[in-house]
Amino acid sequence: MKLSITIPLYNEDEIVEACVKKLNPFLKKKKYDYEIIIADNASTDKTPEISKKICRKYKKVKYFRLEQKGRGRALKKTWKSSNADILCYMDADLATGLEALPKLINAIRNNYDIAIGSRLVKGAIVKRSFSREILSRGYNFMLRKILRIHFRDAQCGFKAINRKILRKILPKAEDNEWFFDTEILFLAEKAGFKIKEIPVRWIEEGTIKKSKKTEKKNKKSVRKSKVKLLKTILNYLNSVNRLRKREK
Ligand SMILES: Nc1nc2c(ncn2[C@@H]2O[C@H](COP(=O)(O)OP(=O)(O)O)[C@@H](O)[C@H]2O)c(=O)[nH]1
Ligand SMILES: [Mg+2]
Repeated sequence: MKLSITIPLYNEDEIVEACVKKLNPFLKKKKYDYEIIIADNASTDKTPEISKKICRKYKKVKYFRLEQKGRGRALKKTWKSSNADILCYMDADLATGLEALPKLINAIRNNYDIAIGSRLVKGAIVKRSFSREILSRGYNFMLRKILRIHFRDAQCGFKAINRKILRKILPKAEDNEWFFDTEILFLAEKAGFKIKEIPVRWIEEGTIKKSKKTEKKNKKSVRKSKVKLLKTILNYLNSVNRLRKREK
């Protein structure tokens, strides 16, 4: 089964090469038939040049550029244009431990329609800021209460989907940004597709304590989250309401 892994990114010139350098040998070692797609939306830093250089170096890597921002938009576009059987994506910061990837792929091979990394099920190891933990738990609790879905973690940046169900789900997904993940899962569950949740090891940037000396040395290169929290929360609330109305 052919595997396509999208790395959606925006202004990630400091980490994109490290990401491919880690991911590519991992996939090779597993003997997967794979491609890696760097999906860049409107980056204004050196992401395009660096990505093109990576493509020349690694034959399995392709670069895809969109001029409008939005992680959902990038995923829609690359998934639609890929001919792979299993479509995955993962965040460029590799916050999720790669050891979970074969589990996602096996779930799809074993007839699940979607497999998702989860930070909110038993067995997950999570290091993230207190505020993000609370927001994540609150958001997923709201999804269960309002939309009556059954999965625990809608927003983990580590998912795989069977291409067979894509045609039925993708055209219905309206969101082009962060809520895209929730919408895909909501549509899939309501359509009766099987979703497997897999506990992951998730380490958010900046949550591992470093010595004062290393901290000082690396000060410039500490990566900040690309999520604008307030704007994203408001969009989530509107979007949940949109799905609730559609369900009626
Ligand atoms: N294609 C694309 N990717 C994006 C965009 N915004 C953020 N990303 C990527 O989405 C992934 C998750 O972002 P991150 O800041 O790590 O989110 P967090 O872990 O939830 O704080 C990273 O690979 C980002 O580069 C965007 O507008 N388009
Ligand atoms: Mg991240």
